[in-house]
This record gives sequence, structure tokens and C-alpha cells, in this order.
Amino acid sequence: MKIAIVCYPTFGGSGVVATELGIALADKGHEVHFITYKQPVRLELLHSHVHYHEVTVPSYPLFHYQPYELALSSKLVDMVKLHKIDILHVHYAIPHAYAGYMAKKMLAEENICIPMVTTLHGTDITLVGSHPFYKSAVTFSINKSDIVTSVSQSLKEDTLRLFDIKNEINVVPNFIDVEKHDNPFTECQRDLMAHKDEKIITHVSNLRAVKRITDVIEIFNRIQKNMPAKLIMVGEGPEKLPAEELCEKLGIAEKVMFVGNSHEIDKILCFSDLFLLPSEHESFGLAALEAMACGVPVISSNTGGIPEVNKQGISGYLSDVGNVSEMAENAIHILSDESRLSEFKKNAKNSALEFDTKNIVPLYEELYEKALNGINV
Ligand code: GMT
Repeated sequence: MKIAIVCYPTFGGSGVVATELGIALADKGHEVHFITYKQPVRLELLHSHVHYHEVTVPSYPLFHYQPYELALSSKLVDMVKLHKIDILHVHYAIPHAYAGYMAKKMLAEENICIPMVTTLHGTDITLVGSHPFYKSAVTFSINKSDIVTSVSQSLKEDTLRLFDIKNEINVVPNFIDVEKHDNPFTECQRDLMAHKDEKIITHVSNLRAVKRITDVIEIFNRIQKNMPAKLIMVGEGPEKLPAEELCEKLGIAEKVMFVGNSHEIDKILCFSDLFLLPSEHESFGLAALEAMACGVPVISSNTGGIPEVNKQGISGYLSDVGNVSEMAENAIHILSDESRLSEFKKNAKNSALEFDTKNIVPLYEELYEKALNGINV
């Protein structure tokens, strides 16, 4: 199959999932065309079946807002025709599903029928998409997609609750190549980050308000009062500065490392003992799954799709949003006993196997076949 993937190329989970999906599909022999405004961060182009087409939006002084979806839909039309693409897979409804639908209609004018699969990731529904400014367009483009998928059962329920959806929503969970994350601990450079007796706690996100970064710091503050520990904060975002200020205020700044965005998250995770994800909302929690695949137990909130990933008392513990004292107690419970910690590490890795690439990617392939057999132009 020739598949066009539209996604955000940045460090967000939806872009990571779209990129990993494209690479996995290319490994299986499909021809994959990424169409976005920048090369996706996790995309290496050294693959004969992977192509990247950049969407450029020339700036013009008349435009207060540059019309990205117009440029994207034109690019989609051109690329579908040039490369004889069979199927469009758009990740994140805004504005990709809308632009994809316009491209589909333009192509139909030339008797080219192409089905569109839309994958909903979370904030496109829960935070941004349901805003009255966008809601009608998001509802329309979801209903006009040939196939709709959501990354968790929880996101499916949120979508049905927040929008008037006529289409079926297929739950296809996010996935991870567990084997690729099988880093033997001997290869890790743990000593560079912490002393032997220190536990390493990690958080990875875009450091936005929804991630409750203050809670991450508060939980760590309680942990470090009980045992020697370091916190590694991976990512960039608006909550970084307030978090740094809080660390200063609590007197723990020298124990917390803000390392910015990283292309080596699996290396950081492989020497981590615990992962924190106390988010306000999370449709799936890909960062938690990445941690689990590296054998790192997760302390998280119990919101959205996280309980579908992090299993209570097995891969970690879940608490109500904001219950930092319970999250800290659970963290200390796991970290304070070496044999318990290694049991949780083993179980975290085993729990991640359910979401292994080889189990999930065929589900997308089946849906592509279904879309190709029942085009709704
Ligand atoms: O978490 C973010 O703010 C980024 C966002 C994105 O669109 O990249 O993540 C969403 O999609 C991820 C991949 O499907 C999910 O794992 C995240 O849970 C989801 N984020 C939220 O729902 C807040």
C-alpha cells in the first residue's frame, strides 16, 4: 500500500506515534509518505520506503494567520497524484482531518478516490477540539472520515460525550517496539547522572499545564526526604520556569536536572528507577508506556486512558489527580525495597508487551484494507 501520513513533527506524542507507525509500516514493505511542515523528530530518512514532503506556507503581509490547512490540502492533492497514494492517514484532528477532507474532495473532482483514516490523540478532542471555536469543524471532519480511530477506550468515550459523532470509533492503542527498548542496564551511563546509592526518578513531557509539573516536583520533594534521589526532567515547555523556581524555593535545585528535549529518551529511561506522570488529563500516556518498555515502574494519576496502560500494583500505582502525598507514598513504597523495585521493573516491562508494535500495527493495516474496500467519497 502507498500511505500518506499527516502529523505534527514535534516532540508531542501524536507525532511520535505517527512516525513510529510510518516506520513500522515501511519495515513491512508499505510505501510511506510523511506530509508535514518539518521533518518529524523521530524520522530517519535512511529507509527505501520512507519519503518526506514538506508543507511550506509562504508568509504574506495580508495574512494575520498563515493558512496552513490550505497549503496542506494542496500539498496532499499534489502528492497523492504524483505518488499514486492509496490512503491518507491523518493524526490529530486539528486541522489535519479538515485539510485531509478538503484534499479528498478536490481529488474526487478529478475522479481520484482516496479514503481517509483519522486518528484522535487526545488534546485534539479534550482540550482544543471541543472548544466552541473549533467544535463544528472537528465534528464535521470526524464524521466525514472513512475510518476513525482513538488511542484509548477512554478517548473514544470522551469523543462520543463531547461531539455529535455518527461514525464508528475504533480503539487502536498506541504501541512501542519493546525489543528496541531492551537496553541491558550494564550499557547505561547511570554513574554520570547519580551516585550509586541515589534513586533516579524521571519525568518526560512537553511541560505544559495539563502535565501538572508542580505535582512532579512536590512528589519528588517528598521522595528525596526519605532516600537519596535525583529527578531528571526531560522536555521543554511553559511550565519549566515555574518548576525551576519551585525547586529553588524547596531547596532541591541541585537534585533536579532539567535536560531539555532529548532524542535519547530510552537511554535516560534505561537508568531510571521510577517514572512520574501525575497529569490532569491524558488520553493514553505514551510517555508512561515508553518508561514501562524500558522496565521503569510508573506513578501516575488515574485519569483518562492512563489506567488502560499503567496497571495498579503491577506496573506501578495510580492515584486521583493532585493526590501528591499518596503518589509520593507509593513511590517510596516501590523504591525503598530492592526486591520489590526489581519486581515492579519486571512487571512494567511485561505489561508493555501488550502494546508491542507487532500486536498493534496489523490493526491499522486491517483498517486501511477496510477503508480501501468501502470508500465513502
Ligand atoms: O500530551 C500532550 O500534550 C501531547 C499530545 C499530542 O498530541 O502529541 O499527546 C496526546 O497524544 C498522545 C499520543 O497518542 C497520548 O499518549 C497523550 O496522552 C495525549 N495527551 C493528552 O491527552 C494530554
